Amino acid sequence: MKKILIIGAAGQIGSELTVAVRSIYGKDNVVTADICQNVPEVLNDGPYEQLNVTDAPQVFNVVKKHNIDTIINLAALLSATGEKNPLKAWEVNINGYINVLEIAKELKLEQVFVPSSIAVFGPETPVDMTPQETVLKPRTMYGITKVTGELIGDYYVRKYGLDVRGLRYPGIISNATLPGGGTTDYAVEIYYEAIKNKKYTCFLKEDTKLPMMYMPDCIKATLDLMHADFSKLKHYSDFNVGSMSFTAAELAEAIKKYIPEFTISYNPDFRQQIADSWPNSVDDSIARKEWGWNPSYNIDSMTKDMIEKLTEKFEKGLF
Ligand code: AKB
Repeated sequence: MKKILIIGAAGQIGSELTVAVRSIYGKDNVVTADICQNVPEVLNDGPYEQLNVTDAPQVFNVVKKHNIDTIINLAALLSATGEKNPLKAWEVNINGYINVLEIAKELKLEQVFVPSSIAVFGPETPVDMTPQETVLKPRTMYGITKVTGELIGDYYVRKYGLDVRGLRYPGIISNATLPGGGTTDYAVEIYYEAIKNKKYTCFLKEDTKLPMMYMPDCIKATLDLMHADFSKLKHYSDFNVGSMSFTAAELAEAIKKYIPEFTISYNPDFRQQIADSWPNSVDDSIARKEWGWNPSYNIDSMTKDMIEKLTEKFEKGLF
């Protein structure tokens, strides 16, 4: 039986991935960890450790204490927060990740999963259907850490035979835990504001198009890659995974089908420059070929589900 440690479990993806992983492997076999003291309620049904990924002895002790054989490392500063504190982004995203890799190597763990991001791309990268293999010259510190992370992950595979996997998440849209510090966060905030106030001021321009994904597809992509036969993979840490792409104006139109009185205005800030350096869409044919990636949601089915789930939450007074 697997013993999995999810670091950064209290965040947007971690809190939902934990539920999915616990439903497969059992609550007690999935240890969650995060730097924060107050964890989302959803993590309370299994073991939790307060943990700073940059503290190698602490990570080592948790891995030993729980006999961990697999680490999912989601601890990271995202693009917008990373620009405010670039050295901290490096410290958490790279030094923290190296701690995980070194411990996995030393204790001969079975698998490490760490996500990358569309932030690995930059203005010199082709913007439409961005290929798997292409120019990686990001302009954000977050992007720089993600390119480095992909290279380091592959290095540990080839040099030490460690099983390290990861994929390039696009913007992730969800309704359980809010994202924090990303450039794509507008695509989550917009739903909360549409339901609560019927209006939203977007921090990106109306025609900014970005690759996005609904959380159920994000969980599926993560688990499908983790479960794939390692010997069949030709790539390890850097899979493009596409699902849908839209502009802020297109998302507002999709929401208006359910909330006709919804209005949107635009007041771009420093995140516009980050978004402008990222692709419109990605070519994920390699992920489809190597491990059968196939997303389920599009902008309309996602919007229907988001509005149903968030309306229920709003009516219960949960936001
Ligand atoms: C961000 O906006 O920084 C993240 C990402 C695309 O990795 N959501």
